This record gives sequence, structure tokens and C-alpha cells, in this order.
Amino acid sequence: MAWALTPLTEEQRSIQAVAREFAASELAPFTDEWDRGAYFDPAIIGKLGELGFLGMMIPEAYDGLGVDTLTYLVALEEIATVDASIAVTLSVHNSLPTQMLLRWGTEAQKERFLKPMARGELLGAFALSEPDAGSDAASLTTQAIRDGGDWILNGTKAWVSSGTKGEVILAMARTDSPEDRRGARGISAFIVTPDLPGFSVGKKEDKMGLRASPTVQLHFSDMRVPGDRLLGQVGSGFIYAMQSLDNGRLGIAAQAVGIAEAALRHAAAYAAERKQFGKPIKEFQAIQFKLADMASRVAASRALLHAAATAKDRGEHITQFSSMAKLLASETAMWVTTQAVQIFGGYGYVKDYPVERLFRDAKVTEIYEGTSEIQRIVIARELYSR
Ligand code: COS
Repeated sequence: MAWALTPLTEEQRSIQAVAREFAASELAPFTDEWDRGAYFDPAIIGKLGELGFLGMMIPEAYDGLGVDTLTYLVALEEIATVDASIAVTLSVHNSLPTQMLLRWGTEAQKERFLKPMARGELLGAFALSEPDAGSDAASLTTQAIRDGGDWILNGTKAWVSSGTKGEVILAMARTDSPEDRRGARGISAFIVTPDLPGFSVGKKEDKMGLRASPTVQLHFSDMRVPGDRLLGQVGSGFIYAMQSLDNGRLGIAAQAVGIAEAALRHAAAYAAERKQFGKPIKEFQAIQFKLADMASRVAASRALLHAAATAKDRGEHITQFSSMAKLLASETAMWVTTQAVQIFGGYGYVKDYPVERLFRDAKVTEIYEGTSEIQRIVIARELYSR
């Protein structure tokens, strides 16, 4: 049912097929069990690493697969169609920490962190939000103070995906002083690893959806960070985080398209087999209209996402495009999964069929990596800034 609106090359189709086969054989048999048990299986990450899926957009010189953004997103959609939790783990790793290291890391940092991450030996995480700094990310209060050649960090990061398993965490902290606050320009990025003294994993969130992707708080208590763990320039961490989220939001859009595509497929199959009033419910126009609208919105979301991906690969400024793709895809995922539950009726409301999980998984795509409201702000601001 899914078709590529942007013609895919042979290489793109073959990586898409690898992702589809992996999802069918290695994820589909376990997705429901992992969801119910809120279980994250690290062995899956190892297997995805062997396929090169943990270094998709990292050049081969740094042990990555070196594919373009569209290839990465097409593969990510296939994974998300089966397991949205594994998809977000891949999305965060591929879009945020690895891209930050590639773009702003020193050669020594790339050697030590990026290469093993690209090989899938170290999993990456991204720590920007805090308990009191969500949409207003620049108001974060985790403080970094210089101590000789090191930095001492104190604070709590929140909503960190893969935080329990994250072995390389790109964390944003204030490097301005309380007497001289510089807003977004007073924030720097640090490469944090769990072995640093003063690092601890805090509360694990008990989430509505994406239950097989661990989300935690991280506590930094007089955490000593060596000077060579600063990423790029002092005071540029917020800009790095925002530029990285331009990429990250494409990954979340791909995840949302995958969730919506799965809900559409399940609903269409169910409508063909479920009989009421003497015939399959797909023969009722009420159901046909729903399915037609679902299919159209999924196709539109995928088309916009692919257009944004190719714009990125052409080197264009994609802040607005990326927010549009995320906004449309995430609201489509929520709407399409809601319709799918409705088509299933009572069976959609119980765990016997996957649409119940898809409905729960869809919701967070409207929230994380910037809420739909933040995407609308970004889109509207860009109308006047260029
Ligand atoms: N690319 C490059 N630079 C960017 C940027 C982007 N996409 N977005 C902002 N910047 C820059 C601005 O140009 C500005 O730079 P200067 O200091 O040179 O002027 C700086 O960053 C501060 O930007 P701005 O003034 O727009 O910051 P705001 O505090 O108004 O915040 C929003 C802007 C709301 C867009 C930002 O806080 C945001 O995206 N919030 C949501 C955070 C989020 O997605 N969190 C999820 C984390 S993962 S769960």
C-alpha cells in the first residue's frame, strides 16, 4: 500500500528492504511483549549496529554507512511501522548526538566517540530539557563551572530518551554566570558518559506509549567533566541543539508516518474481514471515506517529509520545512490512529489488536522534539525572517 512519492534509487530501495525485513523478523514477534513489559532489548541495537543502522548518515571514514537523509528516513519509517520505540532510539542516535559530534566535534572526539557510535557499539542520547525547561529550552538551569581544565556540572536533565542505556550523552548546560546571564548564548554542549563521577540515572518515566524506549531523568551532582569533553565553542550549545533538532524533527516525522501507515494497513485489513449487517464493513461508505482520508493524509505527510529530506541533502536551510514535516506527520499519526481505533470499534480499545498501541505511541510525536505548538511558532517566525 505504501508507495514512494519521491522516486527512490536502487540503493535506497535495497536499504528500505533490509529495514523492512529486519522489522518483520526481529521486531514484529516481540513488539507487543516489549510494550507491555516496558522492556528495552539492547541486543536489538547490536543487531541494528551490524547492519550499519546506528551510523546511517555518518561518512564511511568515521565507520558509518554514509547514506543520505532520504535513505535514512525511508529505513526509519519501515522500523517505525513495526516498532515505534526502536524507531525513536534510532532516530535520536542518528539525528542528534552523532550529527552533533560529526559537525562540531574535534578529530579526537570523533575517534573516541563518533566511530564506536557509528559502529553501534555505543548508544547516543540527547539531554536538553529539564523538569522546568521544556518548550522554553533556553531557560535551562544546569550549571557548568570551570575548575582548572575541567568543568563541574550540577543539575537535572529530563525526558532523556535512551537515558538508561545512553553511553554518550550530548548534554546542554549553562556556562554563563548567575551575575551575567546571556540567555541562549550562555549555553554550551558537553559530551557526558555515565562513568563520570557525579553522574546518576534518576526517575524512569512510566509512559503512556513508546514503552519499550526508556525515558529517564539524569542527575549531575558535582559531576567532573574533562575539558576535552566540551563540544565546539563555549556559548554555542543552544544553537547546536536547535540546528540538530532541525534534523531530529525529520526523524520524528518519519516515525509518525510509520505509525500512521501501520494504523492504515491494520484498519484496511480489518475492514475487509469484519462483517456487520451482512457484509464486510469496507463496503460501507462511512468506512471507505475514513480509509480514503487516512490514506491521503499519510501520503501527504510522507511527500512533505521526503521533500524536506531532499532539501536538506541539497544543503538548503530546513528549519521551517522540518517543523512543517513534523507538525503534519505527527498530527496525521494521531488522527489516523484515532480513526483506526474507531474502525476497530471495541476491538480497537483492547490490546488484542495493535491499533491500541499505535494510538498510544502516536501521541508523543505531537509532544517531543518540540510540541505542535512550538512547530507552529517556528513555522510562523520563519515566514518573516527570510
Ligand atoms: N537553527 C539555528 N539557530 C537557531 C535555530 C535553528 N533552528 N533556532 C534558534 N536558533 C538560534 C537563534 O538564531 C538565536 O541565535 P542568536 O543568539 O544568534 O540570535 C538563538 O538560537 C536563540 O534563538 P531564539 O531567540 O529563537 O530562542 P527562543 O528562546 O525564543 O526559543 C524555540 C526558540 C521556542 C524555537 C526553542 O526554544 C525550541 O525549539 N523549543 C522547543 C525545544 C524542544 O524541541 N525540546 C525538545 C527536546 S528533545 S525531547
